[in-house]
Amino acid sequence: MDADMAKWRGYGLGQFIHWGLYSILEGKYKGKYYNGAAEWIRSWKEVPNAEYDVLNKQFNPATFNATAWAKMAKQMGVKYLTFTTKHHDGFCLWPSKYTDYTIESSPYKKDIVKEVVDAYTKEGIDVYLYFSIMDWHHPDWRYDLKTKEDSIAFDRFKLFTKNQLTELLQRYPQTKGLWFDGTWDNSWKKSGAFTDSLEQYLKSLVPGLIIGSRLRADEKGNRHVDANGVLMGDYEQGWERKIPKTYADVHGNDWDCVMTIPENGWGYAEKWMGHWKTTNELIEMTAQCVSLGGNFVVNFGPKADGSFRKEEIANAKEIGEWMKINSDA
Ligand code: JFZ
Repeated sequence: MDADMAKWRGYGLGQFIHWGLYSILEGKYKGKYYNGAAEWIRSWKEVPNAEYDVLNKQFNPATFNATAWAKMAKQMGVKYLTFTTKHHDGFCLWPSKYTDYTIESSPYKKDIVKEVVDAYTKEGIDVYLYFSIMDWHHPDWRYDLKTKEDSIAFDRFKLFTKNQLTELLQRYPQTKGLWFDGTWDNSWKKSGAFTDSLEQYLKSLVPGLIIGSRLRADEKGNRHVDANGVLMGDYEQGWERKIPKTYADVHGNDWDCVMTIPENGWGYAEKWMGHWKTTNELIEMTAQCVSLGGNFVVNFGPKADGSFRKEEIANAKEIGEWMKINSDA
Protein backbone atom coordinates (compact mmCIF):
# COMPACT_ATOMS: atom_id res chain seq x y z
CA MET A 1 0.00 0.00 0.00
CA ASP A 2 2.60 2.56 1.12
CA ALA A 3 4.93 1.44 -1.66
CA ASP A 4 2.17 1.96 -4.22
CA MET A 5 1.42 5.48 -2.98
CA ALA A 6 5.14 6.26 -2.86
CA LYS A 7 5.31 5.35 -6.53
CA TRP A 8 2.17 7.42 -7.24
CA ARG A 9 3.78 10.45 -5.55
CA GLY A 10 6.78 10.13 -7.83
CA TYR A 11 4.86 10.20 -11.12
CA GLY A 12 4.79 13.97 -11.63
CA LEU A 13 3.38 13.89 -15.16
CA GLY A 14 0.53 11.78 -16.49
CA GLN A 15 -1.58 11.49 -19.61
CA PHE A 16 -5.38 11.42 -19.69
CA ILE A 17 -7.20 10.07 -22.75
CA HIS A 18 -10.89 10.68 -23.49
CA TRP A 19 -12.06 8.53 -26.37
CA GLY A 20 -15.49 7.15 -27.16
CA LEU A 21 -18.61 7.52 -29.29
CA TYR A 22 -18.66 11.28 -28.71
CA SER A 23 -15.38 11.43 -30.67
CA ILE A 24 -17.39 10.55 -33.81
CA LEU A 25 -19.55 13.70 -33.52
CA GLU A 26 -16.50 15.99 -33.04
CA GLY A 27 -18.50 18.44 -30.92
CA LYS A 28 -21.16 19.17 -33.52
CA TYR A 29 -24.51 17.84 -34.60
CA LYS A 30 -26.04 18.51 -38.02
CA GLY A 31 -23.36 21.13 -38.65
CA LYS A 32 -24.12 23.07 -35.47
CA TYR A 33 -21.47 23.37 -32.80
CA TYR A 34 -22.25 22.39 -29.23
CA ASN A 35 -21.14 25.11 -26.86
CA GLY A 36 -19.83 22.72 -24.23
CA ALA A 37 -17.40 19.86 -23.69
CA ALA A 38 -17.67 17.55 -26.72
CA GLU A 39 -18.06 14.39 -24.61
CA TRP A 40 -21.25 15.89 -23.13
CA ILE A 41 -22.98 16.28 -26.50
CA ARG A 42 -25.52 13.53 -25.77
CA SER A 43 -26.91 15.65 -22.96
CA TRP A 44 -27.48 18.43 -25.47
CA LYS A 45 -31.19 17.94 -25.93
CA GLU A 46 -31.06 18.63 -29.67
CA VAL A 47 -29.21 15.35 -30.20
CA PRO A 48 -31.91 12.71 -29.79
CA ASN A 49 -30.69 9.94 -27.51
CA ALA A 50 -31.97 7.39 -30.01
CA GLU A 51 -29.59 8.85 -32.58
CA TYR A 52 -26.63 9.04 -30.21
CA ASP A 53 -27.08 5.56 -28.85
CA VAL A 54 -26.61 3.93 -32.27
CA LEU A 55 -23.21 5.53 -32.85
CA ASN A 56 -21.69 2.24 -31.70
CA LYS A 57 -22.57 0.92 -35.17
CA GLN A 58 -20.19 3.50 -36.64
CA PHE A 59 -17.26 3.18 -34.25
CA ASN A 60 -14.47 1.67 -36.32
CA PRO A 61 -11.08 3.25 -35.60
CA ALA A 62 -9.26 1.89 -38.62
CA THR A 63 -5.92 3.56 -37.95
CA PHE A 64 -5.90 3.05 -34.15
CA ASN A 65 -2.54 1.74 -32.97
CA ALA A 66 -2.16 1.35 -29.21
CA THR A 67 1.58 0.81 -29.54
CA ALA A 68 1.95 4.15 -31.34
CA TRP A 69 -0.07 5.86 -28.57
CA ALA A 70 2.12 4.32 -25.89
CA LYS A 71 5.34 5.26 -27.71
CA MET A 72 4.16 8.86 -28.02
CA ALA A 73 3.37 8.89 -24.30
CA LYS A 74 6.75 7.39 -23.49
CA GLN A 75 8.53 10.02 -25.58
CA MET A 76 6.46 12.71 -23.82
CA GLY A 77 7.81 11.45 -20.51
CA VAL A 78 4.52 10.60 -18.80
CA LYS A 79 4.68 8.06 -16.00
CA TYR A 80 1.04 7.05 -16.02
CA LEU A 81 -2.07 6.99 -18.14
CA THR A 82 -5.71 7.44 -17.13
CA PHE A 83 -7.95 5.98 -19.83
CA THR A 84 -11.72 6.31 -20.31
CA THR A 85 -13.07 2.76 -20.17
CA LYS A 86 -16.64 4.10 -19.93
CA HIS A 87 -17.69 7.74 -20.01
CA HIS A 88 -21.11 9.16 -19.06
CA ASP A 89 -22.70 7.89 -22.30
CA GLY A 90 -22.30 4.33 -21.00
CA PHE A 91 -20.42 2.93 -24.02
CA CYS A 92 -17.80 0.42 -22.86
CA LEU A 93 -14.47 0.22 -24.68
CA TRP A 94 -14.09 -3.34 -23.36
CA PRO A 95 -16.43 -6.27 -24.10
CA SER A 96 -18.35 -6.17 -20.83
CA LYS A 97 -20.65 -9.12 -20.28
CA TYR A 98 -23.03 -6.95 -18.23
CA THR A 99 -24.30 -4.82 -21.13
CA ASP A 100 -24.57 -5.10 -24.91
CA TYR A 101 -23.44 -1.50 -25.30
CA THR A 102 -19.78 -2.28 -25.78
CA ILE A 103 -16.99 -2.34 -28.31
CA GLU A 104 -18.13 -5.82 -29.30
CA SER A 105 -21.29 -4.29 -30.81
CA SER A 106 -19.18 -1.98 -33.00
CA PRO A 107 -17.61 -2.87 -36.36
CA TYR A 108 -14.20 -2.67 -34.63
CA LYS A 109 -15.07 -5.46 -32.16
CA LYS A 110 -11.61 -5.80 -30.59
CA ASP A 111 -11.02 -5.04 -26.90
CA ILE A 112 -9.59 -1.51 -26.89
CA VAL A 113 -8.97 -1.41 -23.14
CA LYS A 114 -6.79 -4.51 -23.45
CA GLU A 115 -4.85 -3.07 -26.37
CA VAL A 116 -4.19 0.14 -24.43
CA VAL A 117 -3.35 -1.54 -21.11
CA ASP A 118 -0.95 -3.97 -22.79
CA ALA A 119 0.78 -1.37 -24.96
CA TYR A 120 1.34 1.15 -22.14
CA THR A 121 2.41 -1.52 -19.66
CA LYS A 122 4.96 -2.70 -22.21
CA GLU A 123 6.41 0.83 -22.32
CA GLY A 124 6.65 0.87 -18.52
CA ILE A 125 3.78 3.36 -18.12
CA ASP A 126 1.33 2.61 -15.28
CA VAL A 127 -2.33 2.42 -16.23
CA TYR A 128 -5.31 3.82 -14.32
CA LEU A 129 -8.85 3.31 -15.49
CA TYR A 130 -11.31 6.19 -15.74
CA PHE A 131 -14.83 4.95 -14.94
CA SER A 132 -18.00 7.01 -14.92
CA ILE A 133 -20.52 5.90 -12.32
CA MET A 134 -23.23 8.01 -14.01
CA ASP A 135 -24.44 6.04 -17.04
CA TRP A 136 -26.88 7.79 -19.41
CA HIS A 137 -27.53 4.63 -21.38
CA HIS A 138 -28.35 2.18 -18.58
CA PRO A 139 -32.09 1.83 -17.84
CA ASP A 140 -31.46 1.54 -14.09
CA TRP A 141 -29.39 4.71 -13.73
CA ARG A 142 -31.22 7.29 -11.55
CA TYR A 143 -30.30 10.87 -10.69
CA ASP A 144 -32.28 10.70 -7.47
CA LEU A 145 -34.11 8.11 -5.42
CA LYS A 146 -37.57 9.55 -4.97
CA THR A 147 -39.75 6.47 -5.22
CA LYS A 148 -39.48 2.86 -4.13
CA GLU A 149 -39.15 1.93 -7.81
CA ASP A 150 -36.13 4.26 -8.07
CA SER A 151 -34.45 2.53 -5.14
CA ILE A 152 -35.10 -0.92 -6.57
CA ALA A 153 -33.72 0.10 -9.97
CA PHE A 154 -30.72 1.77 -8.39
CA ASP A 155 -29.96 -1.32 -6.30
CA ARG A 156 -29.70 -3.18 -9.60
CA PHE A 157 -27.51 -0.37 -10.93
CA LYS A 158 -25.15 -0.61 -7.96
CA LEU A 159 -24.75 -4.33 -8.56
CA PHE A 160 -24.11 -3.62 -12.27
CA THR A 161 -21.43 -1.09 -11.29
CA LYS A 162 -19.77 -3.51 -8.90
CA ASN A 163 -19.86 -6.24 -11.56
CA GLN A 164 -18.30 -4.00 -14.20
CA LEU A 165 -15.53 -2.86 -11.89
CA THR A 166 -14.82 -6.45 -10.84
CA GLU A 167 -14.70 -7.41 -14.50
CA LEU A 168 -12.26 -4.61 -15.35
CA LEU A 169 -9.89 -5.51 -12.52
CA GLN A 170 -10.03 -9.21 -13.36
CA ARG A 171 -9.52 -8.66 -17.08
CA TYR A 172 -6.71 -6.11 -16.62
CA PRO A 173 -4.84 -7.13 -13.48
CA GLN A 174 -2.06 -4.63 -14.28
CA THR A 175 -4.47 -1.80 -13.33
CA LYS A 176 -2.82 0.43 -10.73
CA GLY A 177 -5.87 2.43 -9.79
CA LEU A 178 -9.27 3.84 -10.62
CA TRP A 179 -10.22 7.42 -11.49
CA PHE A 180 -13.90 7.83 -10.76
CA ASP A 181 -16.32 10.34 -12.21
CA GLY A 182 -20.04 11.07 -12.40
CA THR A 183 -20.68 10.67 -8.68
CA TRP A 184 -22.29 14.01 -7.95
CA ASP A 185 -26.00 13.10 -8.09
CA ASN A 186 -28.33 12.49 -5.15
CA SER A 187 -28.67 8.82 -6.02
CA TRP A 188 -24.97 8.26 -5.32
CA LYS A 189 -24.98 10.62 -2.36
CA LYS A 190 -27.65 8.40 -0.83
CA SER A 191 -25.48 5.31 -1.43
CA GLY A 192 -22.68 6.12 1.02
CA ALA A 193 -22.68 2.77 2.80
CA PHE A 194 -22.46 0.94 -0.53
CA THR A 195 -19.64 3.21 -1.65
CA ASP A 196 -17.65 2.48 1.52
CA SER A 197 -18.01 -1.26 1.09
CA LEU A 198 -17.24 -1.00 -2.64
CA GLU A 199 -13.93 0.71 -1.94
CA GLN A 200 -12.88 -2.00 0.52
CA TYR A 201 -14.05 -4.73 -1.86
CA LEU A 202 -12.10 -3.32 -4.85
CA LYS A 203 -8.96 -3.08 -2.74
CA SER A 204 -9.40 -6.70 -1.72
CA LEU A 205 -9.37 -7.67 -5.42
CA VAL A 206 -6.14 -5.83 -6.20
CA PRO A 207 -3.84 -5.24 -3.24
CA GLY A 208 -2.46 -1.71 -3.34
CA LEU A 209 -5.13 -0.46 -5.76
CA ILE A 210 -5.21 3.35 -5.68
CA ILE A 211 -8.66 4.88 -5.54
CA GLY A 212 -9.40 8.55 -6.19
CA SER A 213 -11.53 10.58 -3.81
CA ARG A 214 -14.28 11.08 -6.37
CA LEU A 215 -15.62 7.57 -5.84
CA ARG A 216 -17.53 9.27 -3.03
CA ALA A 217 -20.25 11.77 -3.51
CA ASP A 218 -19.90 14.77 -1.28
CA GLU A 219 -21.89 17.80 -0.30
CA LYS A 220 -18.98 20.19 -0.14
CA GLY A 221 -18.09 20.96 -3.70
CA ASN A 222 -15.33 18.87 -5.18
CA ARG A 223 -12.93 18.22 -2.29
CA HIS A 224 -14.49 14.84 -1.47
CA VAL A 225 -13.94 14.86 2.25
CA ASP A 226 -16.13 13.19 4.83
CA ALA A 227 -18.20 14.99 7.48
CA ASN A 228 -15.06 15.34 9.63
CA GLY A 229 -13.03 16.87 6.83
CA VAL A 230 -11.05 13.68 6.28
CA LEU A 231 -10.03 12.98 2.68
CA MET A 232 -11.88 10.06 1.11
CA GLY A 233 -10.00 7.59 -1.09
CA ASP A 234 -6.22 7.65 -1.51
CA TYR A 235 -5.77 11.05 -3.10
CA GLU A 236 -7.75 14.19 -3.83
CA GLN A 237 -9.30 14.25 -7.29
CA GLY A 238 -10.77 17.74 -7.03
CA TRP A 239 -8.16 19.79 -8.91
CA GLU A 240 -9.76 19.90 -12.28
CA ARG A 241 -8.59 22.52 -14.77
CA LYS A 242 -7.28 24.62 -11.91
CA ILE A 243 -3.85 24.74 -10.32
CA PRO A 244 -3.33 25.17 -6.59
CA LYS A 245 -1.18 28.16 -5.64
CA THR A 246 0.13 27.23 -2.19
CA TYR A 247 0.53 24.26 0.13
CA ALA A 248 -2.40 25.58 2.14
CA ASP A 249 -4.63 25.00 -0.91
CA VAL A 250 -3.85 21.27 -0.99
CA HIS A 251 -4.57 20.68 2.71
CA GLY A 252 -1.61 18.32 3.08
CA ASN A 253 -3.34 15.78 0.84
CA ASP A 254 -2.07 13.75 -2.06
CA TRP A 255 -3.73 15.13 -5.17
CA ASP A 256 -3.77 15.19 -8.95
CA CYS A 257 -4.71 17.97 -11.34
CA VAL A 258 -6.28 16.98 -14.64
CA MET A 259 -6.06 19.55 -17.42
CA THR A 260 -7.47 20.07 -20.88
CA ILE A 261 -5.13 21.61 -23.46
CA PRO A 262 -7.91 23.83 -24.82
CA GLU A 263 -9.83 25.91 -22.30
CA ASN A 264 -12.39 23.14 -21.81
CA GLY A 265 -13.53 19.97 -23.54
CA TRP A 266 -12.03 16.49 -23.07
CA GLY A 267 -13.29 14.58 -26.06
CA TYR A 268 -12.26 15.46 -29.64
CA ALA A 269 -13.95 18.55 -31.05
CA GLU A 270 -13.41 19.90 -34.54
CA LYS A 271 -13.39 23.43 -33.10
CA TRP A 272 -11.86 23.54 -29.65
CA MET A 273 -13.02 25.84 -26.88
CA GLY A 274 -10.92 28.91 -26.05
CA HIS A 275 -7.14 29.19 -25.94
CA TRP A 276 -4.99 26.17 -26.91
CA LYS A 277 -2.27 26.01 -24.24
CA THR A 278 1.31 26.38 -25.34
CA THR A 279 3.88 23.76 -24.36
CA ASN A 280 5.45 26.40 -22.14
CA GLU A 281 2.21 26.86 -20.24
CA LEU A 282 1.81 23.11 -19.79
CA ILE A 283 5.38 22.78 -18.52
CA GLU A 284 4.86 25.63 -16.05
CA MET A 285 1.72 23.92 -14.78
CA THR A 286 3.59 20.62 -14.44
CA ALA A 287 6.35 22.29 -12.43
CA GLN A 288 3.84 24.12 -10.23
CA CYS A 289 1.93 20.90 -9.46
CA VAL A 290 5.08 18.90 -8.79
CA SER A 291 6.41 21.66 -6.51
CA LEU A 292 3.24 21.33 -4.42
CA GLY A 293 3.43 17.55 -4.22
CA GLY A 294 0.80 16.74 -6.85
CA ASN A 295 0.65 15.02 -10.21
CA PHE A 296 -0.27 16.88 -13.39
CA VAL A 297 -2.28 14.98 -15.98
CA VAL A 298 -2.59 16.35 -19.53
CA ASN A 299 -5.67 15.32 -21.49
CA PHE A 300 -5.66 14.10 -25.09
CA GLY A 301 -8.83 13.62 -27.12
CA PRO A 302 -8.10 11.43 -30.14
CA LYS A 303 -10.30 11.53 -33.22
CA ALA A 304 -12.74 8.66 -33.78
CA ASP A 305 -10.20 7.00 -36.11
CA GLY A 306 -7.67 6.83 -33.26
CA SER A 307 -5.32 9.54 -34.53
CA PHE A 308 -4.25 12.58 -32.51
CA ARG A 309 -4.71 16.19 -33.53
CA LYS A 310 -1.45 17.66 -34.86
CA GLU A 311 -1.44 20.32 -32.11
CA GLU A 312 -1.51 17.57 -29.44
CA ILE A 313 1.31 15.69 -31.15
CA ALA A 314 3.40 18.87 -31.11
CA ASN A 315 2.68 19.53 -27.39
CA ALA A 316 3.59 15.92 -26.53
CA LYS A 317 6.85 16.07 -28.48
CA GLU A 318 7.95 19.39 -26.97
CA ILE A 319 7.04 18.39 -23.41
CA GLY A 320 9.08 15.23 -23.96
CA GLU A 321 12.12 17.25 -25.01
CA TRP A 322 11.86 19.27 -21.80
CA MET A 323 11.28 16.18 -19.64
CA LYS A 324 14.36 14.51 -21.08
CA ILE A 325 16.56 17.35 -19.85
CA ASN A 326 14.73 18.34 -16.69
CA SER A 327 13.45 15.13 -15.14
CA ASP A 328 15.09 11.86 -14.20
CA ALA A 329 12.96 10.11 -16.84
C1 JFZ B 1 -15.97 15.35 -15.51
C2 JFZ B 1 -16.67 14.90 -16.76
O1 JFZ B 1 -18.00 15.32 -16.73
C3 JFZ B 1 -15.95 15.43 -17.97
O2 JFZ B 1 -16.61 15.03 -19.16
C4 JFZ B 1 -14.53 14.91 -17.96
O3 JFZ B 1 -14.53 13.50 -18.07
C5 JFZ B 1 -13.84 15.35 -16.68
C6 JFZ B 1 -12.46 14.76 -16.55
O4 JFZ B 1 -14.61 14.96 -15.52
O5 JFZ B 1 -16.18 16.74 -15.39
C7 JFZ B 1 -16.12 17.34 -14.17
C8 JFZ B 1 -16.24 16.65 -13.01
C9 JFZ B 1 -16.10 17.30 -11.79
C10 JFZ B 1 -15.83 18.66 -11.75
C11 JFZ B 1 -15.73 19.36 -12.93
C12 JFZ B 1 -15.89 18.72 -14.15
N1 JFZ B 1 -15.63 19.29 -10.52
O6 JFZ B 1 -15.67 18.61 -9.45
O7 JFZ B 1 -15.33 20.50 -10.49
